[in-house]
Amino acid sequence: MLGRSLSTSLLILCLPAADAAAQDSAEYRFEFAAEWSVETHPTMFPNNPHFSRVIGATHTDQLSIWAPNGIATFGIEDMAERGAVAALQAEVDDHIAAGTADQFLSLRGIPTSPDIRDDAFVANADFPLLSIVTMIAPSPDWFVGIHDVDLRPGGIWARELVFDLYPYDSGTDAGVNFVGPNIDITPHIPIISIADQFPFEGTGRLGTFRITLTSEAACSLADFAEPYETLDFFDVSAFINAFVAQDEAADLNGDSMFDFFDVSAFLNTFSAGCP
Ligand SMILES: [Ca+2]
Ligand SMILES: [Ca+2]
Ligand SMILES: [Ca+2]
Repeated sequence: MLGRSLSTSLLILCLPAADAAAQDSAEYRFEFAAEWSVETHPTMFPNNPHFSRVIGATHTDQLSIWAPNGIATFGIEDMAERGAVAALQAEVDDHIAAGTADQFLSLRGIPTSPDIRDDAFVANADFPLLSIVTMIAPSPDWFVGIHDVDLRPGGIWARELVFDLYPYDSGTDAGVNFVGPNIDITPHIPIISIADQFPFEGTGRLGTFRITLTSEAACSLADFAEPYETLDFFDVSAFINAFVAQDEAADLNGDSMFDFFDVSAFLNTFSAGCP
């Protein structure tokens, strides 16, 4: 008995705690590759083709920034019609105050399409969903974007995500050509995909978003400790420490109890190795 408690104490003293802090946030590279050109989209192709700043938020599942069939907020309208940033930023600031968003993101757009731009952002585990948009410019109210992308599926930071970008109409302007006068729609009608509508019918994607993990992060729920992406003695020790301390991280089956089932889940996940 003395030996067991002594060895447990030694483990706690000698080993770093399960490095939860390193898992609470993750750094991502954001690559926007715009392919939209007169070659890919010849119909009525405009002068000065570009994409506005890529704006949005990391947030919880209690918040929707935008979604197909949803109604555009004023911030989405102002982004889609003018490439404006401030209105959506103000909305996200309200969501931050309400606890449903973590940060407003403003990433590099494309001054002249086609082109590629790199940027970066940090995501936090409590706000794992990503929604970002950018105006197809010039256009009446058209944009590309992604919504509610889970950067941390199953509690593990995603390594790389790639999205093909197709056009959406924000339902806030009735124009059907890239250039022309404003034809406001109030109240807004639902956001729809216009990938198969004039002037996009028969064409492919306008580009891609590529989101790549650049910080060290666990490869699986058994990868408790550095070195990450390696499963070894340090992970076993860190799991034991977390289990003894009844740290939430050791509740691998998520039932708020610390028992054989968590140990079994750890051993199974550990045995499976890094994917
Ligand atoms: Ca429209
Ligand atoms: Ca490890
Ligand atoms: Ca449990």
